[in-house]
Amino acid sequence: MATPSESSYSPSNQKPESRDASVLIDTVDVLQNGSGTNIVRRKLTGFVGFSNLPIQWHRKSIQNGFNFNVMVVGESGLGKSTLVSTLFDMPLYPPRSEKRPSAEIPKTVAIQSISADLEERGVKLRLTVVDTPGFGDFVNNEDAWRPIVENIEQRFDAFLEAENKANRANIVDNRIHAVIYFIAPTGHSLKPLDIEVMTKLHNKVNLIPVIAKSDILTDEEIVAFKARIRADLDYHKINLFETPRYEVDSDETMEEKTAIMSKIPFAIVGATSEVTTPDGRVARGRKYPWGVVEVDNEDHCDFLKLRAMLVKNYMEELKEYTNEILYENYRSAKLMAMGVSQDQSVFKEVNPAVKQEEERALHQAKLLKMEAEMRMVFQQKVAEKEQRLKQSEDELFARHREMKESLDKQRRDLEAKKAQIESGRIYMSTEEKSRKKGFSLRS
Ligand SMILES: Nc1nc2c(ncn2[C@@H]2O[C@H](COP(=O)(O)OP(=O)(O)O)[C@@H](O)[C@H]2O)c(=O)[nH]1
Ligand SMILES: [Mg+2]
Repeated sequence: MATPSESSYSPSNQKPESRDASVLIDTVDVLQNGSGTNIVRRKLTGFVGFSNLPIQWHRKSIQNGFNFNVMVVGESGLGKSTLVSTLFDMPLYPPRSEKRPSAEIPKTVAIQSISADLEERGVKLRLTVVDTPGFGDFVNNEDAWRPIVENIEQRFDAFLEAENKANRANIVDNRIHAVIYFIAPTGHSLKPLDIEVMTKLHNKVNLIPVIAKSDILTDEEIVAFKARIRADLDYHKINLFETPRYEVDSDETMEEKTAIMSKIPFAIVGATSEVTTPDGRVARGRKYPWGVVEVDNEDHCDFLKLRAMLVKNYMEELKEYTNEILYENYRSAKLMAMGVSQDQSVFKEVNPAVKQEEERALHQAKLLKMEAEMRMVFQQKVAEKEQRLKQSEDELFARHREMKESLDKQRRDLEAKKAQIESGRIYMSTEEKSRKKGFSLRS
């Protein structure tokens, strides 16, 4: 089989001979990548089998099913529940129960999550919609963003914890993959609350802003409103989710991506019921005395563009961006805060010769250090010995001096005694003489 090694490559002007009948090499290019490694680029005209990879991937994905978690944020009554039901074409929420005027109104933003298992042409999707009822409904909405951000972070934390467990086989991804932010169709500009919340959210989630209930605005109003919203978002440096661009994208795909991005914030209309259009068609939409607004009509609203971004074309990219960028940033910031920092050297590419040289230098340095230490210990010991010798020498001198002094003293004493004795003897002899004289006188 052809392997991308240097020995098996032939220059592109020569037709190489195939060693395997089923593998025909059409063109051969040798590229040099940044690290100096040669990469052989070949197009095979025969069949090896790896072109089946997308099919294998497809089969596996179908087997495992998909999951997608979307959060909707916006004031009550902007059509959040209606839009979710419109997007996934089914009533996700039970009909609203009439509330008695005396019914207690919750005082904070509640977080509600509803999951549904959907199936379309054999593809299974577990959809979870996280709703934020109560958002923006209070006199003081100062901390309205807090429970929302906390919920998003709790989901990241749960994932991080699951990843750190010994058994990571069945991690359920409950992270929020996209937030649809509903902007009230005022026609003016973003409210301070919108800016505050989006600022808190944009680095943690894929943010997709929409103009709610856009059927109440005229086309010109929508164009002007969108321009103002985009300017506000730019000014406050709020990042929105962008459709990624790939080298392999066809011109058509590129155009589609540009078209989707040009419509942000999407002006949307939600409707779950069907109406009859003036030309007799039946379509999902809203009927007014002056006509019909169709949900699935590009001329009436941007619903289809939102669906393309969120569901039809870029759901996987939303999940990928959540995992690889948003979660990764959160995770590393969290671990850094806990004092676990990354040892970058672990990821260095290793050149064996350089590595060997590094190790040799390290060994050499270690030897020198040991030698220096040993010399120091030796010198210390010598100094100690010298000190001890000097001390005993001093002691000997002292003893010698002491002995000499005591001998001198003894000698002096003896001499004194001797002198004394001698003087005593002189005295005695004169006395003896005189005594002898006396006897002679008496006799
Ligand atoms: N005009 C208009 N009304 C809508 C639209 N979407 C929903 N509504 C209506 O707005 C009301 C509140 O909708 P709901 O989905 O419950 O809003 P939520 O509180 O944000 O979940 C309902 O009466 C809907 O029929 C829309 O796009 N245009
Ligand atoms: Mg609702």
